[in-house]
Amino acid sequence: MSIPAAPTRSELKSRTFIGGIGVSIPEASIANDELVASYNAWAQSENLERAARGEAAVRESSSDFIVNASGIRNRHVYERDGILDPNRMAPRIPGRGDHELSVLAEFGLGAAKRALDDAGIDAAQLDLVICSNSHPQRPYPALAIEIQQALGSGGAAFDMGLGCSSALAALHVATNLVRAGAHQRILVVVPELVTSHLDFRDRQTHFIFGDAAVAFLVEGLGEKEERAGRFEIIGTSLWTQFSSNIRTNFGHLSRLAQDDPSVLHMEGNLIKQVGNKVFKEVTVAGHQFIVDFLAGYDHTPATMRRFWLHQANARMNAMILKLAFGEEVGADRAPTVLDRLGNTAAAGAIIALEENHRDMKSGEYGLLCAFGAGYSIGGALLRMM
Ligand code: CO8
Repeated sequence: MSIPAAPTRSELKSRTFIGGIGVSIPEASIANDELVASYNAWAQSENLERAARGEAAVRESSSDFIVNASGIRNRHVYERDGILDPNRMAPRIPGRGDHELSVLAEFGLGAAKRALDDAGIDAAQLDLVICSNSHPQRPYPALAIEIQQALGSGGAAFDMGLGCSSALAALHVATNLVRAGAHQRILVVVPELVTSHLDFRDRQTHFIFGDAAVAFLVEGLGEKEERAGRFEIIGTSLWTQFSSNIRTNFGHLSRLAQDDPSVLHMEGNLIKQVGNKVFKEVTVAGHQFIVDFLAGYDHTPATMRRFWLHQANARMNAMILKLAFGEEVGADRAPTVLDRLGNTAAAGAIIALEENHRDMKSGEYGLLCAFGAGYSIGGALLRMM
């Protein structure tokens, strides 16, 4: 793996900081036992039909497996009843007209407004909105432009995405656009309505995800300026390597790949993964990224007060940090939110950051790091001012 060399302070055109963070978590939630009961009710009726056809039965899911394998106990979801209905097993989200605010724009807007409030900034002071997530609503018009209009902000807006690394990829882009002088104040919005793309009839993945939206502001900072309680962005980096181990094929060509293009079969078009392969590969790539990225700034894992890692799997994060440090890292240093929220895709690491930074002292450093489909890894070294 080769991480691009970190720019030295003198090479940087300007300094940047995170001006505000907003998090929006849906109220409805589903505990493991409820999710498993719905899956097993579906599996039992499915197995009666399979037995009649002479086909192999599907195996039942279990709460004990879910907690032991992933650390997830609960997840918050945009809509609960449709997911738990064994005859449906998908959230009920009615379609909206072209002149109504889109579901994902509305979802992101909640977090965007909180980020602006946190920063004490008016939307009119933004000059770019980036919407970056792993499950976009549509190819165009860009959701970011819809959010820009709903906020009443000026400038421009565009969408981008990099799986679960989408927030870190947007942070990388935004930081460097501000450093280059192209923009002064950028709002990044990350609405992750993952349950809309999840196959709740797939025992391997039905328990993994939850819904959440986050947003944050990237702003320029004067040469000697310090903003107490905010993070200076010391550096950002991305790493990618192609893999189909986490994949969704949904897109315009999905319709044409069916025998009858007027019917869209969802098989193969929802999230699928080879979880145990991903686990092994991210553990190796993730810890190596952390060590190499920090070395580029003359830091080591030991000089980090806190790690806000991608929130996919508690065991996986513990292993990555153990490999990076050579010893176990406790919850205070590497906080977890996935136990109560599930894997909220690109939103997870930002939620961990938002919930776990107010006790940090001026001059302390932390590492924000997300791992995602692609494969992709994004990192940001932050210094509390
Ligand atoms: N209930 C009961 N048993 C189950 C269930 C279930 N729901 N699901 C699987 N099992 C069984 C299997 O059938 C298998 O049994 P058997 O051996 O008899 O066939 C046994 O449990 C073990 O199965 P696995 O090996 O698949 O289970 P794991 O221990 O690997 O756990 C996880 C599965 C939790 C999915 C784990 O593999 C994992 O978390 N992997 C990492 C991938 C991940 O995080 N995915 C989340 C979405 S993608 C993402 O967020 C980014 C990932 C980072 C990629 C970046 C790379 C650089």
